[in-house]
Amino acid sequence: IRDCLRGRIYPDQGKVQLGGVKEYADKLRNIDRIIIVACGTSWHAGLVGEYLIEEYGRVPVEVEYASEFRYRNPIITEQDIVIAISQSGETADTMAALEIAKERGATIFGICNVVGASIPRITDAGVYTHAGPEIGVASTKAFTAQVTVLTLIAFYIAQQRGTLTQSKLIEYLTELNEIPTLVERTLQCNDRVEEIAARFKDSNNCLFLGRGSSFPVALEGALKLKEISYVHAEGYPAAEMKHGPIALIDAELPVVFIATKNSSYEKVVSNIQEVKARGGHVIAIVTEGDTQVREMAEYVIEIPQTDDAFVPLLATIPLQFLAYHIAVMRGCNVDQPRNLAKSVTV
Ligand code: F1P
Repeated sequence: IRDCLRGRIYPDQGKVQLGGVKEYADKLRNIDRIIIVACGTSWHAGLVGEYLIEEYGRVPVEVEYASEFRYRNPIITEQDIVIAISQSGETADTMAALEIAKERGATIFGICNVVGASIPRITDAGVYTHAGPEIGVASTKAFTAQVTVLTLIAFYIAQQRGTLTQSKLIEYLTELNEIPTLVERTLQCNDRVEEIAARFKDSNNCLFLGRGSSFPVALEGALKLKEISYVHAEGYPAAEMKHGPIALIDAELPVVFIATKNSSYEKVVSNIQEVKARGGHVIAIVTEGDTQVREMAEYVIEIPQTDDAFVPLLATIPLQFLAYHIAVMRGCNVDQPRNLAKSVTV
């Protein structure tokens, strides 16, 4: 995250500078729609981006699985900006989606990690994530770096369009600048998460629930558990629970909530009560100092207080640890999960 922010934010001036897209500053000022295409973890980062860009830049965003987008007949115009997100920069589905967008005249941006990979070579502009090489197959630090870049893009758009005041930008960027320190503090939850993993390592199902931008975090928590631990896991918006997943809850099921202090906190608290009433085991990611959820949940993991905008950057970390520890305890190879390729090039 530090490498992502370096030379790109000037908190005391309330300024974001993105050299890779600066030629398109005018286009961003007048843009009517952004489409994000990606696969897997990168798609989840895109969903966080949707919340951030719509909230702060006030531009409508659509987030599409590249693997679906490429096989339909999407409506794209020359007015659109299509952003591809890819750790490897080689994912065949994302490349194919970009080819369609390019043929139809859209402007193409890339958010990639690997400099000089195939995707950045066909984009018009872009922002590198600078996350360094992912050692394992499953994306982890790439996700946090992608979300950081999307946060920068959201504030950059807000700056171009004047949708945030200068003083608000100063406030947000000052807080964003502190995130690497807050991440270091969040990493201290490792031992606590390991204990929780030991308790649930034999569960064969797990549900992850969150609201707002914590919904994609729930999806990512579930995906990590599937990818590296081979545990069946589902991520849902917490409010969607009553529309189906509630039927899964029994005395065996661990349910992980992202229950940090924000505008939807009280709603999440009532979702937790619903799970408890049905005998499910509640594991909650909460804001430091929280007492209400602590009294209800079987296990809590604290993360530092931060603005809503930055919660995904912190809340993802305990979920990555959870998948990691469960995988190790189940004897899985966390760096090379079965059947999974580092870059899916076919
Ligand atoms: C997309 C992705 C990863 C996943 C695995 C397979 O890759 O789905 O999210 O962890 O490596 O590929 P990319 O386009 O972000 O490189």
